[in-house]
Amino acid sequence: MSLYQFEACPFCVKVRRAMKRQSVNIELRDAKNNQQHRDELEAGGGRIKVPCLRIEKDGQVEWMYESSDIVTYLEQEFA
Ligand SMILES: N[C@@H](CCC(=O)N[C@@H](CS)C(=O)NCC(=O)O)C(=O)O
Repeated sequence: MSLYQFEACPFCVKVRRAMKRQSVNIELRDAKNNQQHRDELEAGGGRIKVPCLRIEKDGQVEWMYESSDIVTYLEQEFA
């Protein structure tokens, strides 16, 4: 899993706090300053909007937008 995010985005802060609460270590990818990560997000997820969680499971890739959906997902997966 990896989280495409901006450092100063409040919705990203919310997700990073949830990760900390759940003690989940997810690679953070800066989609503001890193052009490669920006391109990956746009190509894979469909738009530059953060936070976006890239989930790879059984060879399938899912791009999850919306901070509340991501927090709920993390709570379900790592409760
Ligand atoms: N409802 C979204 C809001 C996310 C959002 O507005 N993120 C801003 C950065 S703080 C963004 O990516 N804006 C670009 C856009 O919406 O196209 C969430 O909770 O994740």
